[in-house]
Amino acid sequence: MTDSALSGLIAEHPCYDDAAHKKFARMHLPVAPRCNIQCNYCNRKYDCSNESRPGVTSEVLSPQEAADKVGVVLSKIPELKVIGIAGPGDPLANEATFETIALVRERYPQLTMCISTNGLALPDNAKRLYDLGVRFVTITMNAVDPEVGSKVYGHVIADGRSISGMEAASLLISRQLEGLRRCVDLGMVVKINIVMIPGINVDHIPDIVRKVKEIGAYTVNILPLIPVAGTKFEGLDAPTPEMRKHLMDECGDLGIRVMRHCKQCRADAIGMLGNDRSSEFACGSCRTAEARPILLGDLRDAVAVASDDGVNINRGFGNASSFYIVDIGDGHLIEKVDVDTGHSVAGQDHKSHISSIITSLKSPRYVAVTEIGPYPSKTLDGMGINVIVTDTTIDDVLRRIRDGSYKS
Ligand code: CLF
Ligand code: SF4
Repeated sequence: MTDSALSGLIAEHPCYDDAAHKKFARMHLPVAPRCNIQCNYCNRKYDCSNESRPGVTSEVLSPQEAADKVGVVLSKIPELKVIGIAGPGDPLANEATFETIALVRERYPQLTMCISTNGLALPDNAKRLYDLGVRFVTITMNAVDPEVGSKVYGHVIADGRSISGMEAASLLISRQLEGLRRCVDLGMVVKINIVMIPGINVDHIPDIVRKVKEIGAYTVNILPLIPVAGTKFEGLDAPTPEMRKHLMDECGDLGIRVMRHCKQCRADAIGMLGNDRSSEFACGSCRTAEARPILLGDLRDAVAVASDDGVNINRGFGNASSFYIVDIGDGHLIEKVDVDTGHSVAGQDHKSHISSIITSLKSPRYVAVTEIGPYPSKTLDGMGINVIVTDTTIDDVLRRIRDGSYKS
């Protein structure tokens, strides 16, 4: 690829070019659930904090499903230019990543492929990515000093064994730097994401920037820590916007581009940065095959009841106009979810409607309805959500759940 062709791609990449993010869209394909390291800010039951805000990704797709979905999105979002793979684990720890890139490149050669990785497996895969047509790589690097790195990473899995402490950090950092070198030598455009972690690496970040600039990184992106429940860093404070701006200005003075419009998007984000449309394209709306959503978060201790009056279970799953989400422990109403009922009862529109109901219920342990069709029943079952078919009262259902009458 010539330099001018590469410049053309950069000008249309919403993350690499400041002006492009107002004109062009990106789509993430969540095909990579496994990870080969443990960052102390990441709860893997949720999402990859490298590139996403914490929360469940609504589904993990197979390579075939991902490629099919690209076609659907492309037909509705003509501004789509970039296809990214950014989790929910590490793309290079999942063979599905490579299968997906190959499939998408074959069907849609006009789209730009982009990868975001922790870098552990990058030296071994840089050439493979290049040969598959990938030209944009992001490496998340939170330290170049193993002592700092040992505070950021819990463990690293390499050569079939799990290592920790300084040994793990040293190995990860050396692989990240070597991966960066190889990508630069191949002519790829590399962005370095750095998570700004107060009390851990803030003062060290200019050293990271100096080092990656020297090797040839194109830009750096300094993301604020999002303290996620259940992680080692859950008790840390996120940096303030002022602290972050000050650090970005300082790093900009080192002579490298600093990305300032990152939205810390989900691993399944779709659309323009800052306007996520992924829910419009949730599972059933894109697939001809049956939906296979995989929940990465915990089910909450609640029952979602299809009810018109908040007292009786009196509606079926597909025709309910509202669901009452009730806490199983103390019976209090957590929220009432109103459902748009103006949908057809069959076909793709129906599947899309069912998927949007399921998403809006936010993973209760039970769903209680008067009736339910095979499609939503199977989908909920696949997500580990128990379905209760009954026409009793909400209080009665709660009592029976608590006394174990309904087995999982
Ligand atoms: Fe996705 Fe990342 Fe590619 Fe962009 S996101 S893999 S480089 S196409 Fe962009 Fe989102 Fe920030 Fe990432 S706004 S989190 S920097
Ligand atoms: Fe989590 Fe991503 Fe770190 Fe893996 S690389 S532990 S998925 S933040």
